[in-house]
Amino acid sequence: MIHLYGRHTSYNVQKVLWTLDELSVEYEHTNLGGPYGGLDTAEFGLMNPNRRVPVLIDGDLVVWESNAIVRYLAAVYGQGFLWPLDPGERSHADQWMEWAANNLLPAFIGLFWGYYRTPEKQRDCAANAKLQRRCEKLYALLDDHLSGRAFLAGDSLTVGDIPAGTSLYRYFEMGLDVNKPPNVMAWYERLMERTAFRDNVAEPFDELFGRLDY
Ligand SMILES: N[C@@H](CCC(=O)N[C@@H](CS)C(=O)NCC(=O)O)C(=O)O
Repeated sequence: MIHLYGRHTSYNVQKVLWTLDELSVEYEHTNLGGPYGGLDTAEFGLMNPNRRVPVLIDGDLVVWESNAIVRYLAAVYGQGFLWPLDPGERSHADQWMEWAANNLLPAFIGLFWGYYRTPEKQRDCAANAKLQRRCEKLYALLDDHLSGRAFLAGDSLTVGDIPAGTSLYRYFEMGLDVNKPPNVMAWYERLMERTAFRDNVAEPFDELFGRLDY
């Protein structure tokens, strides 16, 4: 039995929950981290010396780093679906995972923490405005790429959609007046049609408002 550790409110855990449900894999889930605690135990340190979630156990295998977990699950349980069989097609899915990790995420997470998770009086408005401009440029790049495409790596959902797709709900719902590029919004609507996305990603997150501790 697969076991996932990590609080459901974590962006990185949500990527894995979404992936598991897309793949209809059976799993057990334990909320850890944030108000649930449990990351400072000796037992957890043996699973992940970084003391961060998510962590996935599949039999004897222990994996941490959310994108590594998403790739593992797709490779084992999603061949020809989330994990394209053709290496060239797969490289495009992979490319968007890397792009999200290295470009979109630093800007999006920076803005989410700088605006949404920081109490109003402590916010650095200039820094947040800069991060918002950076996000808008990156979502505009996604918008160009999505012209004539249903998903980031082609006509169907792949691992390439998971990291960037997981940002959409919080980005558009955190209360900022951000640009809404049409192709990105159409992609977001397509993701919203998926039960696995709605159940795990499109989840109210107001408990995180103005809360700087995990
Ligand atoms: N690069 C790591 C980041 C892991 C990470 O920073 N996780 C955060 C939650 S998003 C965490 O464990 N924070 C401590 C906590 O929630 O208590 C990944 O993608 O898995």
